[in-house]
Amino acid sequence: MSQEPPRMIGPHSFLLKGFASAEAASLLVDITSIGTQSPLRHMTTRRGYQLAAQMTNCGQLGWVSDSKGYRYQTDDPLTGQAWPAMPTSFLLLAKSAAQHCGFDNFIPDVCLINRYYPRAGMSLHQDKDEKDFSQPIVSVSLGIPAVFLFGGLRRSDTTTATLLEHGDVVVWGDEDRLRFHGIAPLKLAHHPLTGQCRFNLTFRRAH
Ligand code: MD3
Ligand code: FE
Repeated sequence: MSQEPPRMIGPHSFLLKGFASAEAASLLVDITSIGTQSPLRHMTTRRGYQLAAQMTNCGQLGWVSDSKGYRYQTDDPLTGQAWPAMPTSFLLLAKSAAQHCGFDNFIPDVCLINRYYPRAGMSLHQDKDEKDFSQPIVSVSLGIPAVFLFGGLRRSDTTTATLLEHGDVVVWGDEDRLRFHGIAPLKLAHHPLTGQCRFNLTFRRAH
């Protein structure tokens, strides 16, 4: 559990420094198991570009991107099977982090898993493929650090930078939910539990 109170990174965004540290090793075991069922892969955009982070999902739904665009769907297009179930430990961690920040009724149906190697990043975007923007988003960072860029409601708004390290959990809600955000290209680093990579778990209520 977090040893310190939430740090505000926006009017409705909270950084819980080290909140998942104690569980990190077991989360990584679960990520490995999910990856044997629904492998991490580079998805492509509608315009045919590959996303720099590799992705998979667990839960009732998964986020996918391909030549038809972005959406949530119940089956993994790579395997033709349902996404692996969300481990109970993932669900409890996400609910507990949300509750810590004042969101009492968060029941995510998706956990998107991103894997970044050095030099991979994620350009500024909004997450708006979900139905109900009053539901928060919870993210868990594992492995090597990354710089999270947080903008405004317009792409051209200035961004602030926050370092996300192993075990950090962030909760985004209310008006911060639709702000542009991204991940700066990762610097080469090593973490004892993940080697040269960073995982990010993003919990959402999509439907
Ligand atoms: C802020 N992932 O998967 S974490 C994403 O570290 C994504 O992998 C980044 O952006 C990562 O879409 C950033 C979290 C995050 C997710 C959704 C948000 C931050 C957000 C939605 C609104 C505001
Ligand atoms: Fe996002």
